[in-house]
Amino acid sequence: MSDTRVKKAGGKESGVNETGVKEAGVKEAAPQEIRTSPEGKPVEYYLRDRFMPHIWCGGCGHGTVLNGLIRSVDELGLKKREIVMVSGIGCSARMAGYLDFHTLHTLHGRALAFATGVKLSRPELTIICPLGDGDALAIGGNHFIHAARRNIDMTVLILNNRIYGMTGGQYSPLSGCGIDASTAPYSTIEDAFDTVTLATAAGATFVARTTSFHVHELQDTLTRAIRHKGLSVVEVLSQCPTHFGRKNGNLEAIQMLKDFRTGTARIGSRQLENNPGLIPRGIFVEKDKREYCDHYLDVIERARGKSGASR
Ligand SMILES: Cc1ncc(C[n+]2csc(CCOP(=O)(O)OP(=O)(O)O)c2C)c(N)n1
Ligand code: SF4
Repeated sequence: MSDTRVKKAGGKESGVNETGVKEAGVKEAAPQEIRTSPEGKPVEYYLRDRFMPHIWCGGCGHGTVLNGLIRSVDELGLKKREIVMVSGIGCSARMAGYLDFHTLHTLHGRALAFATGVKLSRPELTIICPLGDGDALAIGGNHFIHAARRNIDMTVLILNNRIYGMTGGQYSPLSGCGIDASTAPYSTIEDAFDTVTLATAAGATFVARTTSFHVHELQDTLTRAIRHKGLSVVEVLSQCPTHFGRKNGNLEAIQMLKDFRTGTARIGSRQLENNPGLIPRGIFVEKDKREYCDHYLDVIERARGKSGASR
């Protein structure tokens, strides 16, 4: 999508008209030419000052993910008004309050249903949905698989802290077996979903995993995910020291970050080959497939042709 949001050296933008609608045939510029934030200060520019201070705990990984997302949006040269952020409820979902895009803070587990409605009515807008692991794959699991199956063009960012952070540390479908949680004082006995496998099987056309430790990789992955036309799923392992950490060995944020570094490895790396028990990171799926809104617009055209109705 970045090809239509190019800022030329003279500062005049081409490829996007006044209403933010894409125009065809614009060449992609080098990343340094397309930033929209003044003086290269993307964080301040894209944040809502009036919502500060934020409510996240010290050491929470969600702020790092927010930072990576802002830098990616800036790298793509996206304007605030070209993005709709749709969230459910949870600590992750607070991003929709903090970012100065069009934002919808909806219902727990229902962000993708709202986002689908927005995208169908304004397909030219860029949709980003930050979801917690509970939001995405417990109460929102059904919406998640069907959004993936439809291949509707939006970026689903799953901040996986393996717990319900906002409501006090209940276990989630991504906690895994042997985890202490407020709803599992004698440890969980359920295996976790593998988000990557689930998203791939459901039909997502871009599927990736990274962590809040790997900040450059996080930004690059989000840039590619947002640029991808179709349903993009990016799982980010993000630490919750307050609930997951305290209940599981009294882990502090720094230790949890170290665990992301040592407990994961890039797909295709020798490290992963030699240690198959590590959690793989990288881009697992990136493929072209007809996008849902394109398809749907065709159906509208066909219906209009049949009935003879005018625009
Ligand atoms: C229908 C409904 N059920 C339950 C809740 C309570 N609730 C709010 S956030 C949340 C879970 C948050 O966990 P997660 O989605 O993993 O995000 P995190 O806070 O960890 O970022 C729950 C159960 C709610 N708001 N609405
Ligand atoms: S409860 Fe956990 S997820 Fe929520 S803000 Fe605190 S550290 Fe982050």
